[in-house]
Amino acid sequence: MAKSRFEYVKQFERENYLLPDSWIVIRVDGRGFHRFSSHYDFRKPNDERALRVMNQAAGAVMRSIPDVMMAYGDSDEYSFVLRKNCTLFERRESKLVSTFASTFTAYYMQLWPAEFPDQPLEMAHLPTFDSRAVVYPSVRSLRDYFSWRQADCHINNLYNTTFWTLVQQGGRTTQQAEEELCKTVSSDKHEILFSKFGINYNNEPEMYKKGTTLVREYLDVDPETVATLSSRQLERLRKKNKVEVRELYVDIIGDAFWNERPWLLM
Ligand code: DGT
Ligand code: MG
Ligand code: MG
Repeated sequence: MAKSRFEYVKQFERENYLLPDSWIVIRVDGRGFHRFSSHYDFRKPNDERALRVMNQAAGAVMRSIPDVMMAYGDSDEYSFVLRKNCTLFERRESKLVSTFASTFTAYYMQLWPAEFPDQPLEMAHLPTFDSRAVVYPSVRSLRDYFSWRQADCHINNLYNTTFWTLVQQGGRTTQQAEEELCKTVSSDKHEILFSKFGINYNNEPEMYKKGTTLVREYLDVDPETVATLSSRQLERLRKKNKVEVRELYVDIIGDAFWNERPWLLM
């Protein structure tokens, strides 16, 4: 086909091909969810309906992109890890991050009404998500990434649980609660919850304390061979119902989770 004289503008395009042979982690995060959550009256500190929309949207993303081996999320964020030898979009960063952000957003909007039947999304307050990609070249750094996110979830949830208990059950203003908590460490917060409100933090729902982990589990397939399959072969397994996305609320900082699922790190 003949080229137009305008064709040269293509040369201005730049592409970042993410490092090969390493894990790509893509994290999507809700834009301005502080406002979004208060506009739709999310329950504090955790809104189970909102978390379910997040978890279901992430599950749908995983089912539509077979290279995603695992995802972890809490609050308004989700991290997806692509298998090490993934060649999706030739590992082009802009394609990857834009696809994840838009796919996640589309599913989030589609899944919203089932959890919030009385609060239709309004044009002026639509959910949108940004997304970034980070490449981790070693098992250690990849695992530390997920430990970092889960530790963050734990710290925030303990703080938010104590904060909102002081406000909702203890009659404090938000400013008083903030002052009361500013010099406390983790054990102090457990103690405040237990001695003043009879709440044992350890009995709080696992999904709130640990966040949600989605894993692709292969049925009747040797874990060793999973890592060697092409995207097309993975897709074929999916069509034969040999793959299942499971939702877990478990510790992913320790070794047990990873030892039980060697294919995640291959
Ligand atoms: P960003 O990400 O820079 O655009 O700004 P935000 O406002 O999204 O901030 P971020 O992502 O650091 O924090 C998430 C916000 O979402 C935070 O203000 C709390 C809110 N949020 C997330 N999940 C829940 C929930 O289950 N209940 C309530 N009440 N708020 C939630
Ligand atoms: Mg956000
Ligand atoms: Mg966030």
